[in-house]
Amino acid sequence: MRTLISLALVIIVPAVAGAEDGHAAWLRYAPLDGAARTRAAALVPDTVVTLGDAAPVLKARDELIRGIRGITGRDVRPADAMGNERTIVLGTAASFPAASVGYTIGQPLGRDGYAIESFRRGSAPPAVAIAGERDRAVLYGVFAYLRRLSLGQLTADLRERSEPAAPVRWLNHWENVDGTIERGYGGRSIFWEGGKVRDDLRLVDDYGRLLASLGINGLSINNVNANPVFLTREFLPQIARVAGVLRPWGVQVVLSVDFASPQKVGGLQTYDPLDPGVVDWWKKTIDTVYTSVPDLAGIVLKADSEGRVGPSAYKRTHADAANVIARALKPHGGVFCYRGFVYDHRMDWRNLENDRARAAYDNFKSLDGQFDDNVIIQIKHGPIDFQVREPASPLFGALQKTNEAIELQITQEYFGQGRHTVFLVPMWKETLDFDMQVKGPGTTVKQIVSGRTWGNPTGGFIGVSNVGRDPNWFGNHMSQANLYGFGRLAWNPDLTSKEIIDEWTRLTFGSDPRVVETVDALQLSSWRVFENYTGPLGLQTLTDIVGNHFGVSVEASERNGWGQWHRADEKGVGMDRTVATGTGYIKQYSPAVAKVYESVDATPDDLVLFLHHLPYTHKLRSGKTVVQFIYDSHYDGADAVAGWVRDWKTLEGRVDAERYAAILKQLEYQAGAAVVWRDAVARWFHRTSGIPDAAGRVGTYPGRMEAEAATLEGYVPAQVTPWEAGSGEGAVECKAQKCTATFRHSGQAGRYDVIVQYFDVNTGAARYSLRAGTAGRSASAAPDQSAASARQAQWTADDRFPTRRLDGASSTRFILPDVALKPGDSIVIEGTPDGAETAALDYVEIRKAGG
Ligand code: GCV
Repeated sequence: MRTLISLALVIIVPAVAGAEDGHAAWLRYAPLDGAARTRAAALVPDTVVTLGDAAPVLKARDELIRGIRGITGRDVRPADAMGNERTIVLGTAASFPAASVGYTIGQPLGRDGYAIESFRRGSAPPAVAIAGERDRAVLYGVFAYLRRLSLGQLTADLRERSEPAAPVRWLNHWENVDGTIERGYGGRSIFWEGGKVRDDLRLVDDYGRLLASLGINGLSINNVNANPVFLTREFLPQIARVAGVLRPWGVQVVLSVDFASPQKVGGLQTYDPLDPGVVDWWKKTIDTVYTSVPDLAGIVLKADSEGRVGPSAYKRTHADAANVIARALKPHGGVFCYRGFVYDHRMDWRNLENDRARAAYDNFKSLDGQFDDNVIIQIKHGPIDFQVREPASPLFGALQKTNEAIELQITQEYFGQGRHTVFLVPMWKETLDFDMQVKGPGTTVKQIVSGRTWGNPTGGFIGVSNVGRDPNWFGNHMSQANLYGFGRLAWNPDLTSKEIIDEWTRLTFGSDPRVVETVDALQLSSWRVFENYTGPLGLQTLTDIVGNHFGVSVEASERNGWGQWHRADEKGVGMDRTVATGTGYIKQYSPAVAKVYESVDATPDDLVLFLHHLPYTHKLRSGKTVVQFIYDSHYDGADAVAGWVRDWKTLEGRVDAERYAAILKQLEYQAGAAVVWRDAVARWFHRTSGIPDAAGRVGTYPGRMEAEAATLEGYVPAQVTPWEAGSGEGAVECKAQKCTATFRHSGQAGRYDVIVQYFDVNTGAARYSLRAGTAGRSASAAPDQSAASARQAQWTADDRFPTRRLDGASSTRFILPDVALKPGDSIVIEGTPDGAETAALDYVEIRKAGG
């Protein structure tokens, strides 16, 4: 990870001025270049007139002034009325006629729609109206106007009308009141700390602005694994404070609740949803919440899943549970989201008929028609749990009389947790565009959740965001594209991945064609690349399922009740979900879809092991055998990430220095991690199947010297768990004060990058020093002096990977670049442990410098 990026940075002065920490995300309003700026400046107004004084409209006015100033350098003046200057008029559709400015909306706008339209009053200069169906839609219109301006797409005659695909465009945040975030990778909560709301909510305000720019209109502020304290009277003022900050941005608060709240905080004996006392408690409690937060958008509930209690405790149905809360919300216009993520995590793995993928459908299908009209079933995009590749959840096609929302995970739980770049929009698009064929061909998931297929009006899009206090929100600049993409798709799911990333890249990094081309290509390929090195063919993410969900661990999913099984053994791999011989999951799809999935030959390779158990020697549609595909894809994936590092380096000086360096560091890490994944998965299948890699790569690592075979002073052998995450026979660790491992270069003389693969657990900060080359030759050269003379380096293993063990999550690398080595030269590593962190080493590998 620490590849001495600083070497290059001190030498080359970046051409782009101004450091950037990423906080502004896609709302940087960076100045356009030369001619584009002159063109844009000629089109923007001199004054802005605001109709009414609603907070979102005033925010819209301020944003317009700020954006135009940033992008074009022109100052727009607020004015009370239209005069003899070019003007933009902002207001709700209803406010225009009364203001007599010479513009009316004409055809009414639906939902949160907006119009941006040029008009002229008599001989006055041209004007533009930005009108919204409601206050917050004025903001949406202004952000759309500024997006056009930033992208150089503003024209003199504007005729844009836009309405979102669905009313629910919400985010869920899995935040705890102590400030931690479940599955959050961008730092601690922007809302909570130490059991209460934070004093300083400026980050919430900044976040509200980002969300408004995407048209997001609801936000749950606490974990779905909910703490019942949120429904106590004492806590309400804290929720009201957050709601007060988000309200001007048109973002309404949503609460997650604990289904046992009537008992836990209401003091009742029961939380049985059919008990009159419980019914009354929900009603009174929700009435009270609305006295503090009159525009609460709704409530979300996770019940009967992963240890959360639910209606099953009283043998009641999910509909009973949903309706009792929905009815309490109804008089206030609130919506109730019941999560479809209901499954038994204590399933018997020995029973080949058991299948977690069936759970959502099995739980909800028979209840269709029993949910009130303000209930939404919130369905994860696939039937398992945000794995690297899953088919569309069959539940989308199963409910006709029930509102549905799709749940997409923006936070990268199974996608490298902010340390890997993975643009998720192409994956989401695949689900949204998938034709469930439940009403003949043409019933895509996006149509169903938008309510168009069955005329259910209250559905939509819900993203699990989990941003934190990190300046760039996610801990990875590139991850911002996922929040951006979610918002854009929630507004318009017909946008393509290419359109979305192109907008994002230009808004985030500017329109330098080389930058746009490089970033777009990297992001657009990243899901496939990640899949290639973490779990191709529908195997799901081969990660530590029962632990950190981050490092590689091929068998972690097996022989436990969590049901993410791939059932690999020495003969074959994959879950048989067919109707003929398997779990029958495939029957949950429409006959047309089931027909494709039931046939091994018709099933797309991408999903084949999700749906079928196949011998390793089975020939796929691609013509490769299953096992060779697994080997090849892992090498392709790791090679692709190494290529991204090279590509990114070509942008030096074209991207501001701060983000350039941060992204280079992130990609360098990812390139190393992809090699760990590649070797682990390929070796696991190689050992298990006994089938050699046709290309001869698996098990043969040119230039690699295992630590356990080095000359060791103090270092002792250590086990890596799982075994496949350690190269060779395992690792070495230091249990003394200091230990040394000496490796000898036996290859040709030349210039090499020296890669040290070591383990960085989160219990300490072990130190390492490295000396490479013939003793006596400029041994004192510091690593940051120059690449050519760099032959010695020190580093500290203080990255906070989510593990205490020597495993796939802690395995990482240090690279000392461009070292001159000749046969017999030594590479000496000295490790100094820190408490339980034992300065462990896996191997040293040398590769041609710059390779
Ligand atoms: C909030 C997965 C995650 C859990 C999460 C759960 C859910 O299992 O690992 O952290 O819990 O999904 O969506 O409820």
